[in-house]
Amino acid sequence: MIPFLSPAEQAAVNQWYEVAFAVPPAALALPFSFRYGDEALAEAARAWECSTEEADGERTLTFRAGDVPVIDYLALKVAEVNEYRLIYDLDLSKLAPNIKYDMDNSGSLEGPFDRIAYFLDLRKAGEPAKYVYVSMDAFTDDLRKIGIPTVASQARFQTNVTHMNVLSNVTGIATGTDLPGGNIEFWPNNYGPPNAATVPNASPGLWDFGDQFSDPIDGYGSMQVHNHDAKQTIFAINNWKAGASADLGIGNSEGETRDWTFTKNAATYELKRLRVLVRPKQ
Ligand SMILES: [Ca+2]
Ligand SMILES: [Ca+2]
Repeated sequence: MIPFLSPAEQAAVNQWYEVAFAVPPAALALPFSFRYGDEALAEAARAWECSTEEADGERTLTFRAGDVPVIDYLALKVAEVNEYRLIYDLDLSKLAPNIKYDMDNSGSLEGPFDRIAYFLDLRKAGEPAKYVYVSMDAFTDDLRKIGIPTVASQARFQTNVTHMNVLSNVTGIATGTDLPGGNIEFWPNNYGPPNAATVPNASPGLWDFGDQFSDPIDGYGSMQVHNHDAKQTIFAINNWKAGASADLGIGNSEGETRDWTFTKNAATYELKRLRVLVRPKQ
């Protein structure tokens, strides 16, 4: 048995706990197992990984265990976020007919607000994060209607939005400040491809940034922000009622639709998180 290093020699690396020890090559010819135990980390399924490195005829085994470090790109990349207040925070693996936010400050903000912002963070296992931030002039003064537009929220918006600021690391997304061409499709209804609101550049035959909602109200559901000047969906969260089979996307989707409708891809993201913010009026 090869003993671990003492706790004093362990190093916390971000949220990882790392131990390393050198072993003679002969030891690696033997079967070995790795068992990880830590009082503080005993709960939940913790990630762990093992790497080996050879140098000077000796091999070093490094074990890392703990929570996978999570970088917050909203705080890291979006300078204007300091002017905004977080209203909703939602782990999108919890999508359901009735949304229970991980954080809901809709009842605690006092005073009016003049901007609304969305930050969507989507990560597949082993791939870099994809994120998008979009802020816009407020399209409502009701905080209960800026989150997922469920039946209970009574939110339904098919409208242009002005002065968009868009930041993303996804190829093809039109980024910049004070962008024209914004529009949103927020509703719990079913919807079809006809361009009912005559959104510029939208297709009457494709699900995209210009569609038509219809009955039933308790239908498929669309939470989409678009840039019709750039002919693109900025982000889409559709069919949240389906949970792991909901549609999630940044940018245009390929295939049958452009706004991620029917992609049923939520489960392909290991980490998926939506934050909704507002800027208190000065
Ligand atoms: Ca359409
Ligand atoms: Ca659409």
